[in-house]
Amino acid sequence: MRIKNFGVRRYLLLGLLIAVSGIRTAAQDLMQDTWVATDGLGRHMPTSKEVGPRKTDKERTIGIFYVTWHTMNLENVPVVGDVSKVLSRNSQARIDGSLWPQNVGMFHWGEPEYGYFLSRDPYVIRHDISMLTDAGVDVLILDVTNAVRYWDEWNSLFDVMEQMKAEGNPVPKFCFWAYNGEVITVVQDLYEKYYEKKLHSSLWFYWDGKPLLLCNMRPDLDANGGGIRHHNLHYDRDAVTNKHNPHYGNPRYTEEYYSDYTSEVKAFFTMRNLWWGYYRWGGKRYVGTEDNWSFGYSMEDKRVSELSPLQRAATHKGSIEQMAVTPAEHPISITGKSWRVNTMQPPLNDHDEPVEAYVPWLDKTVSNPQAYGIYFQDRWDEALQVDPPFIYLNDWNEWTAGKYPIGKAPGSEAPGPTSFLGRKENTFYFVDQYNSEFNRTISPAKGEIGDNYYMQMVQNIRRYKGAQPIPVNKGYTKIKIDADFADWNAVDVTYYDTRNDTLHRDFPGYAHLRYVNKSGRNDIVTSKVAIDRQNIYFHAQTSGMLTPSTDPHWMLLLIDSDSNSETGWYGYDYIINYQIIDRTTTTLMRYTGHKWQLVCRLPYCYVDNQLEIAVPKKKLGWNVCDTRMEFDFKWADNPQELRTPISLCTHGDSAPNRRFNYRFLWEK
Ligand SMILES: [Ca+2]
Ligand SMILES: [Ca+2]
Ligand SMILES: [Ca+2]
Ligand SMILES: [Ca+2]
Repeated sequence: MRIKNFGVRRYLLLGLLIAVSGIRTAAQDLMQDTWVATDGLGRHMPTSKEVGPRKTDKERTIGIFYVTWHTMNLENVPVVGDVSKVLSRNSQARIDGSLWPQNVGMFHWGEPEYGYFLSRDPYVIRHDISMLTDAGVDVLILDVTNAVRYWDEWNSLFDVMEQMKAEGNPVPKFCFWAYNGEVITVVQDLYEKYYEKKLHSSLWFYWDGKPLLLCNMRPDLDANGGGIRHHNLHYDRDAVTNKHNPHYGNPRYTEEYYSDYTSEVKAFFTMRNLWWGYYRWGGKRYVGTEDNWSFGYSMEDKRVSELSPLQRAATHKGSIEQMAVTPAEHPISITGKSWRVNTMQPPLNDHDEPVEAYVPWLDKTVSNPQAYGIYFQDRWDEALQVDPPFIYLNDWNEWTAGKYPIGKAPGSEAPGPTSFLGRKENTFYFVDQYNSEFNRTISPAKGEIGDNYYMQMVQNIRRYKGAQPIPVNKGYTKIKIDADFADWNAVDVTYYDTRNDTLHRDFPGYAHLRYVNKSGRNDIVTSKVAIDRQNIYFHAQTSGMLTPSTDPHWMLLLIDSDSNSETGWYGYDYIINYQIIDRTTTTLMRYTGHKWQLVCRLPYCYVDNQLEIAVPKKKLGWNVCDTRMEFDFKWADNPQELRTPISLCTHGDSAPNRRFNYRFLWEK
């Protein structure tokens, strides 16, 4: 209890200092582009060695479509409609809509790693922001494409981003994307509610010198056919006729509808049109044209796929400006995650998943291609070849889509699609997403897809942006395991982790679910490693007082001693603190192929928020006369189980985050 209070007080003090001085803690560069990892498919995260240093010769920006439509009212839907689960129960459900749960509204294509979360869940927001900044994402593109304003969800998002920023964590920026419906009204509303009031201005994303607004530059036309009237937010009928009305005769109040974006909006924003990359749209050539950004490409249309990647890139003043990268297209166009230009969509099994498909970089055919990111990598390769200043990713977290009766347009009685996935007998169809083959989600999922798309995204962002070199430690340092941590000041290289990523979760989900996770305990913020002739020393620092080492799974230190993910437990050959003897003695254990086995006892010491441990070099396979060393390591506090590397990131804190490891490099 005392320990907890101490942590809280420290936090309050930090908050007070910020409030009093008005000074924000500068964001710490966590140097995430130096972290190494191997993903669930065995793909290695490229480092500076492979991709070169951080590229600074021109602008390179990553934007990602971030959805906030998992609103609080969805807590009250009767059940979660999860397409993957519906199809796994009865394969006939892929044709017969009457076998589906009713009154659900939107259906999830699968289950998110977070569970069926709602957008205002601060735990979800924090982890999203953390994952996206670790990846190198610069800007969240917030969805207003259907004219729905998610004020509560956006405010929750911005509040958490502001908090994280104040704590010294790096965060991305945001911009909005409005398109269908009363887009002029929507844009005016966004302008007046946020931008005119300078709200969250430090989070605004600037492009070409002004805040970026993605919108519909032909507001007379939209995906629903257009012809929409854009209500003036300030219309006052009285101001038209009443000479005593203070706004009498002022068109800002007397015009019932907007005819164009207001002059203030036009002056304030850098505006770009953003829509699906059709060959033609609204009677004009679209993909790859001036100021027309795409959120994905109609690759199933030969006129689009036969353009060179460069010809698909949007231009501004004639120069290449933007490209889109998506994991798939739409089920309605039968263009899923395993679709390729030459081989098209692979045949589907009775769960509407591909029977098999060829994975080009493995040069082999696999039976679960939807887990591999085949379409995704093709689009990444094209974007990296063109190297535009802006790459737009669609999407992070859309997760849900509507199910519509066959023959009718979505949500109307107008004629609509008459077949689904090539089947005339289907009683329903999905437009945007459907199951694990037909969706564009990048954020981690439960099941075999896991975080494959996230890791693939990070790998490709590294290729796009380059990476800082991994820092090299030099020479011997004298460290004593003595509860005095001043000796660590002599070590220059620090490894960083996100602050405050131990925040507990207690929030509703879809369909009366409640998600509780109170496993966050010790918040690891920095670590160091030192070398002398005999030993390797490890140091860790947490944001609050360390809890007692008698706690379960306390400050585990995992070591991949050969930097080889194919040896050890998911690469980790050794673990420290898995068995702790007492207040000053812990253990080193080695993975023997099926379990952890004791190697030796180790001295360790912890006081307040710091910890130091010594390991004899020889016990980790190094010699006293070695002049170079390299290994990977990771701290993990309070995982509930050591089942997979994902167990390390769904509970407690790991440093670095998720599957990543720090790489220790040393020269004598
Ligand atoms: Ca010491
Ligand atoms: Ca942390
Ligand atoms: Ca290993
Ligand atoms: Ca962490």
